[in-house]
Amino acid sequence: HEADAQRTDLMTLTRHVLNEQSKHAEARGDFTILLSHIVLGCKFVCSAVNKAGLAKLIGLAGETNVQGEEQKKLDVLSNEVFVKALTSSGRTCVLVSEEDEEATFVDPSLRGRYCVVFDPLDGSSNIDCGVSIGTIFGIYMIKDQDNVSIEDVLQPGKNMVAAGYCMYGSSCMLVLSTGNGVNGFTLDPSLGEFILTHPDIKIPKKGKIYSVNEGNAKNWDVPTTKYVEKCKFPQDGSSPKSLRYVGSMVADVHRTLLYGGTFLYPADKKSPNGKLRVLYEVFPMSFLMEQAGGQAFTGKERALDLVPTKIHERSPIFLGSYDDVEEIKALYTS
Ligand code: P6P
Repeated sequence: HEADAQRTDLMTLTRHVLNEQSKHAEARGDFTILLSHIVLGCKFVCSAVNKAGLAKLIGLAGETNVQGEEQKKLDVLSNEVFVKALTSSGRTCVLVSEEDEEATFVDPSLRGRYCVVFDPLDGSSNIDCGVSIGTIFGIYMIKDQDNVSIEDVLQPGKNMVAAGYCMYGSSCMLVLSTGNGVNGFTLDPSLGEFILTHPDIKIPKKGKIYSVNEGNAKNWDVPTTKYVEKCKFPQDGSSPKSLRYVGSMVADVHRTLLYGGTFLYPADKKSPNGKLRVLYEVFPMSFLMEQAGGQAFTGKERALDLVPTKIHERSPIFLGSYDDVEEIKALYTS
């Protein structure tokens, strides 16, 4: 009957977070409410992304719809949904979105204790070819409720209380950590609920895959060049690694988390700070990697130790299996 018990004992994301909350006597349920609003945003985006192709087919995307309104681009629409959901939750104070040049300071009448940094639809340039894309988010507590400032979202990644991503692919999967490990939830569209399908995800200590845009090889620095060379022509008699690169961070990081290996977006001559954004790409993915037993390195330091000075700052990133990232660190620090 074990199998039956499992089928009927549905561990939903909400129930899982309530269990987590019950471990903190002081918790007032604010985090649970905040998360339920993030989940609402993810469900909306999942539905919109799945229809995007169809919308294009029936001529909605990019043209005027039946009300004669200009159909919004999906990333703009997703951003509006997340900003409205987070603001109306009454649990947020400062929001940073990849889509908005400036941070959003929530109206004082609706303010809560959390700051959320997010990319509402990362990799959205891949929508038209059906490649998986995703929402990435990180959550901080504000430093001083009576003195809210931009400093509240310029904290190092190690101060995050939670981070996660939602991947819109063959299925809709939300991967989350609240500081006690990493759990994966799959959306059951018939229930409209995220069900725990990947409890306590741990990344393999070593992997056989490396993930980088080899098209930038001409501009790489020596340590990155040496690491990639080692993956392709190992000197220790081991077999070469496989290259897997989707070009959508959520897809590449999700594969790395489950299968092991490394994901790199190095600095190069053209982009000395790499391409990926610290607050809502590097920090959340680094937080998840550490929680899953892996690690994340910027080429200079532990990624989560970095203290950002601007909300859209970039950083190089090397993340994945613990032992594999150790090799990269040795090349950068030798
Ligand atoms: P490149 C997508 O545009 C993105 O921001 C990430 O999702 C992805 O990892 C990266 O850029 C891909 O960049 O330069 O390899 O195309």
